[in-house]
Amino acid sequence: MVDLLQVSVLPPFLTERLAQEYTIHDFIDPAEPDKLLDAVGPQIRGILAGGMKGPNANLINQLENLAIIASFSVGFDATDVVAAQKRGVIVTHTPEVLTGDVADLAMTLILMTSRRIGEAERYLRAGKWLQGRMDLATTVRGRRLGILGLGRIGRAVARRAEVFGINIAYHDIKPMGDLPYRSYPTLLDLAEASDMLLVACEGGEATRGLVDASVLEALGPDGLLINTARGPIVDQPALVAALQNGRIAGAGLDVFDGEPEVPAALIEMENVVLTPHIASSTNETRRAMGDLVYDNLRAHFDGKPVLTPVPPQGNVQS
Ligand code: 8YV
Repeated sequence: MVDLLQVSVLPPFLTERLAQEYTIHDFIDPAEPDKLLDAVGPQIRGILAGGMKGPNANLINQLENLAIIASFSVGFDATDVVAAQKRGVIVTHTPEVLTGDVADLAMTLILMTSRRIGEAERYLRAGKWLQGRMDLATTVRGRRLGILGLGRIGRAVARRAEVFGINIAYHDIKPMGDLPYRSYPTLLDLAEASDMLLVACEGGEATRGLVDASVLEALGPDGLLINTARGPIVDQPALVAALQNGRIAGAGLDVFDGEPEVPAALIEMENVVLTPHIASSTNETRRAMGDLVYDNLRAHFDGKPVLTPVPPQGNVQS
């Protein structure tokens, strides 16, 4: 049987299915990593990774027979893809199958923050309705949504938002001439022209801290920030400060820098909606993601092309 190294927690339905055809070595939190690698390293031909935990260059380069890294995620910022591709190691991810659910959650956060749904729920549960009506919220109709990153997920949110009468604009490293939305040349310009800013771009070094204090300032005192992509894309201390000082109105966040730790300051705020990185967490989508991980590995070890490879990153010469 082919040997795989598992570096991230994965759903049991996937590991149980894989265990029928592969020998899986648990490397999630190894007590003695060097000892384990000395024992099984040369046999390892594949790595099982996740969106928040993947192999670094050091691990990739230690495994001389490594041929494939299959990540149970669309985002691949946790894996050193450049190091893998330099060595000719294939990296696969799980695009498309989770787009709908992630876009649904982004839309939910847009609605929840604008209509103050979290606050409304807490208001009712605390018995405050008996003393009077809650303050008014803001309609989403006619509001301007700026999307940072108009990839698969950004586009899917745009389609949903249009149905709600929201006006769409975006900023992306490449303008999408094929779409009817206005493109802004800089993120700052987009933020200035938006009531709500959705972060939907890739994570990783290139986008770290992109949404900084100046972008939040440009979004303005009535603005809302929504993030379903990766926590570190937003300068989190700057976000907390902007919320505390009223420089933006609120935020809907599914991802955090340093998750699962979430700053206490955010937890205490009424005007933020916080979810524990659940955008793709439905039974249906997680199963589809798992099937894609399985199918990519199967294709590779059957000598066929993988289904969903991560495109070449950086200056890869292999
Ligand atoms: C998962 C994700 O929560 O696909 C991604 O990039 O962040 C999420 O779908 C996570 O990757 C599970 O490992």
